[in-house]
Amino acid sequence: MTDLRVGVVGVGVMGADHAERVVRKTSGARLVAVADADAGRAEALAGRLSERSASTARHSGGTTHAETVRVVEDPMDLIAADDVDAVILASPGFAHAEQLFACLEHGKPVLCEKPLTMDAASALRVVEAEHKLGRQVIQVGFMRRFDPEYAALKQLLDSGDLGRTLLLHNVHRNKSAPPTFRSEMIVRDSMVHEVDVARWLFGEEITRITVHTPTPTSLVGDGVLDPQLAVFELANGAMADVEVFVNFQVGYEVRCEAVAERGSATIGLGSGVFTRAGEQWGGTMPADFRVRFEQAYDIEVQRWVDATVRGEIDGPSAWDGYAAAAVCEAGLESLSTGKPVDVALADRSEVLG
Ligand code: ISE
Repeated sequence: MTDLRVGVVGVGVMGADHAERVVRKTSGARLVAVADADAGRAEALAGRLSERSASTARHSGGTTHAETVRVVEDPMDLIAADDVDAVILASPGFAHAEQLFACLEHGKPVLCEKPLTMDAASALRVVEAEHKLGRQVIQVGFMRRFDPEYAALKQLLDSGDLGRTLLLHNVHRNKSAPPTFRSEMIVRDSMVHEVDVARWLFGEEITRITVHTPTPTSLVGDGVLDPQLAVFELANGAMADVEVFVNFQVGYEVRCEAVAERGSATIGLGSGVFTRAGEQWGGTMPADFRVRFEQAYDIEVQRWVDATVRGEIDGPSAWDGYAAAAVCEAGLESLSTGKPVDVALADRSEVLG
C-alpha cells in the first residue's frame, strides 16, 4: 500500500504543525509539497522536513522513496499537482473558499482548518458544490471532537446515563493574542470551537446567539472586546454559554461542563502531576493550544488519512463548517448590537437531499 501523498497549503503556526505531524507522527501518509505566501518560510520548512522524513524512513526501515518535500509557489498548482493525493488547508480563512473550490474541481480530499470560509453564503456554496460532486471530500478542522476528554464526554452524554443534557458551560482562554486579533476574530476564530462543540454534543442546530461584552481587560489594545460572553440557544431548547478570553495572561485553558437531568460532567480541569510542596499546591497549565490539543490533532490527522484512503471523511463535514459559519455570522451581528440574533440556516434536507 503506497502512502497517501499530502500537500499542505499555508505553513504558518497551524500548517507547519500539521506538516510536521504528517512527517513525524502519521502512518500511511507522507508530505510531498508545501505552499505559502512567504516563500522563505516554506523553503525553510521544506528543507527541515525533507531531512526529517528521510531520517524517519531510514529509522523505521520504511520503503526508500523520495523524501524531498518541495515548495510550490501557487497553492492552486499544489492542489492540482498529480503527485498530491490530498490537501491540508491551513491558509488564512479568507483564502479557503477559492482553494476549496479548486480541491473540489480536482477531486482532492481536503482537511480544511476552521473556519470553512469567512461567511455563511460562501460556505453554503462550498456545501452545494461538494454535494454536486456526489461524494464527501471536505473535512473541517474542528479538532476538539478528537480530544479524548471531549470524546469521553460525548460518549457519556450519548449513553443517556445522566438523562437529557440541559446546559453546557464553556470556558475558552488563551494566554495572549496578537494585536491583530480583533474582536471579530474572537468570535470567528476562537468561539467557533464552542459553536461546533455545542452542535456536536447536543446533536442539534444552534438557532440563536447572544454575544455580551463586559468591560474589556485593560491589558489589550484599544477597542478589542476581550473577554466575550456568549449564549447559544439550541433547536431542542437547550442552552450553552461560553466565556472566550484570549488575553487571559495565565495560560491556555479550555473547560466544558455538561449539566444534565441526573448529574453533570466536567472536562478540562487539567491533567499531569498535581503537587503539594512548600506550602504550595497546583499543577502546570499549557501556554498554547497546540500543547493542550496535541493528541486531538494527532488523532484527527491520522483518522483523516485513514478515512481518505477509504474514500471517506471521518469528522466534521462541510455542512458542519457551514452551520458554524452561519452561527458566527449571527454572532458578529450580536457582537455589534448586544442583542440576541437568530441564526439564518438553510434547510439541510433541501440542500443535501
Ligand atoms: C486558534 O486558531 C485555535 O484554533 C485555538 O484552538 C483557539 O483556542 C485559539 O483561540 C485560536 O486562535
